[in-house]
Amino acid sequence: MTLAFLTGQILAKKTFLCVGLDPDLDKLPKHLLTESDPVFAFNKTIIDATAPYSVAFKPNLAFYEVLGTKGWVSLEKTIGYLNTNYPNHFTIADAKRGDIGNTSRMYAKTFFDLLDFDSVTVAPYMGKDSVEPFLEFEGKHTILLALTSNDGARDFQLDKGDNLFEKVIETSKKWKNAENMMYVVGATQTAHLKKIRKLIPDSFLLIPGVGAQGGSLEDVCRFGMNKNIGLLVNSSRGIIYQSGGKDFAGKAAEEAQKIQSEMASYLEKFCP
Ligand code: OMP
Repeated sequence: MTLAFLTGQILAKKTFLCVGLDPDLDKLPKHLLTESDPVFAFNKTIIDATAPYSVAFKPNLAFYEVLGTKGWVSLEKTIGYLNTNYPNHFTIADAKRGDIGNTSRMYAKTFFDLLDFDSVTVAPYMGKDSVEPFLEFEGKHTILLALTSNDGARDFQLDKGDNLFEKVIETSKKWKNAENMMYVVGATQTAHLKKIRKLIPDSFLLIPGVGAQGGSLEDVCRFGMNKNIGLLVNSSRGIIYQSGGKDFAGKAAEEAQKIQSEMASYLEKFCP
């Protein structure tokens, strides 16, 4: 999917919500546990319920890999279901990969060719030759971790005076096919968004950390929105676990709709 198409979807649906598909067997509604594939049954219902209010879905690989082969099958079924039934939704494999070049190429082929995701999250720590294999894929997007939402971001990314995240952004802009790059910036890091927008005014940002992690959607929009909107804001637990009962889909839809209507008002208020 092109980012121009994604922007068109955002403007048409007045939402830039990404629903995080992080299914945890301990948190799934009990009545689903008797299904042959509880994870897929849960995802399918959440996808159908929240698709009208969102433009993207982001399965995080950890929640599938922890289940071994069964989890991989649930992931394959989930991306297959999305690509068949919701081809206008942007898909993100949240895998946080990155390795020496020939290994990264295998990761890229897994997520872009085999599973046909639109994008994958990638860690920048190993540098240029670990990221460029992902950037080679036309029409696919590499979402580089820039400034993450967690407390540990202070350990390396936010070192006083010499912020590593700024260096990551500056350097990565020079890599081959950098136009296929997007960046992760946590919603808990809005104090740095202005500076980030100076470095990458036109890039799309994936912003996790609203909902369960407490980031401010309003501040994300105030400091992060650009003329193409340029934002995908993810919430996982805050949407998918609104209820642990039989009404889980309705409750997830209600929450997604609430976020969508806030987003619609921020689009009016902050879109330059
Ligand atoms: P909730 O806190 O439940 O909304 O989930 C956030 C999701 O975004 C999880 O899948 C995280 O792994 C992911 N995430 C972060 O929370 N912080 C980051 O800095 C980066 C990510 C990510 O790359 O998506």
